[in-house]
Amino acid sequence: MKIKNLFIAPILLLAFTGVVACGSSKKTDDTEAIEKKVVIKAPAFDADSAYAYVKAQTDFGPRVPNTQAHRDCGEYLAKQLEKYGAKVYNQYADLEAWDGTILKARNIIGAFNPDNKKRVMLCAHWDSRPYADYDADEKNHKKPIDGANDGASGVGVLLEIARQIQKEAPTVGIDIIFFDAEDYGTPAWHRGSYKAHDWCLGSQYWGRTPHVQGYFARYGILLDMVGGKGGTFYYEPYSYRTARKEVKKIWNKAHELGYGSYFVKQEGSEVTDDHVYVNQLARIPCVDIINYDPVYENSSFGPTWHTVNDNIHNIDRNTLKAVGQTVMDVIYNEK
Ligand code: AHN
Ligand code: ZN
Repeated sequence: MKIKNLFIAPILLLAFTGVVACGSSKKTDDTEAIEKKVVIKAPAFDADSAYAYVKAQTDFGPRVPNTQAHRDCGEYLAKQLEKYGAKVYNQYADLEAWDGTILKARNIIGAFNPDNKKRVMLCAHWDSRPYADYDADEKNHKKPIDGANDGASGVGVLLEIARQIQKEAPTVGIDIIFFDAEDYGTPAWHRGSYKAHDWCLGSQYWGRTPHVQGYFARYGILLDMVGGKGGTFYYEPYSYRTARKEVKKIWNKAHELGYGSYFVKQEGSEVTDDHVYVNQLARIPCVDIINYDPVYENSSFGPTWHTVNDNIHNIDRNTLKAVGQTVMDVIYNEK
């Protein structure tokens, strides 16, 4: 640059900035203000419908991998996603459990508007635990659980969201992922050596081998135990560290909608759940909306967790509604 231009350049720059600021600032500011203020109201999440989806799953019996109930429920879930217009991917994999058992696992993915580059993923695990190892009665410790809350509730909410998406699609593409083999972790009664990463086998598989090569979403939301009576959802610390913006967005939305008593703006306890593997392996920030019980002494997940009482009778439509509506309002506001 010539020397005289050195003096002109800043003046031009100032003038140019000025022009931009004066000429179009009003319009830009107004548009921005409007864009910021416009809050889209999502369609109404039907809690009765979500409840029926939870019950349909528990009616199969415990969905423990390698059982007929598990296979039948897997078929049912894939069919539902197809019925609501999703492109369905099935990932079948042999996954090794803590005790060496080979689990015939199936991750089920429903992609809505698959060509859209802007995507959000919603996930839950669909298998149920083979052991009620936290049951008050020791005789139940090796019995499988219905997993109405632990598993079926998150899936039930997502099936209802799938039904709503078919009626009226949000702007972004949505992937609903049902992870398998989440809940086959080492039982509390086991004495002896432990294998690391023994939970969340399905999401670990998916994280290493996504259903679409190079799969990416802006963020994910994991639903785990979202239907219990008196359920409450605190900031899960891993999510709060790795997806803080999204955690705040979700909890603020819940408060805006009047679900502040369910979504408590305080930290609960950290959980190794599917969201950890989604974040670590697929590099997608993921928020775990998971029941946190601040008072129950045996587990922070509440009194029915990994007990035979985790059945349909302890599911509350109001909890399903609080979570389902909040998630809907979040995704329908994504541009
Ligand atoms: C652990 O207990 C290590 N993780 C809890 C994840 C879980 C189990 N979610 C439902 N069941
Ligand atoms: Zn569990």
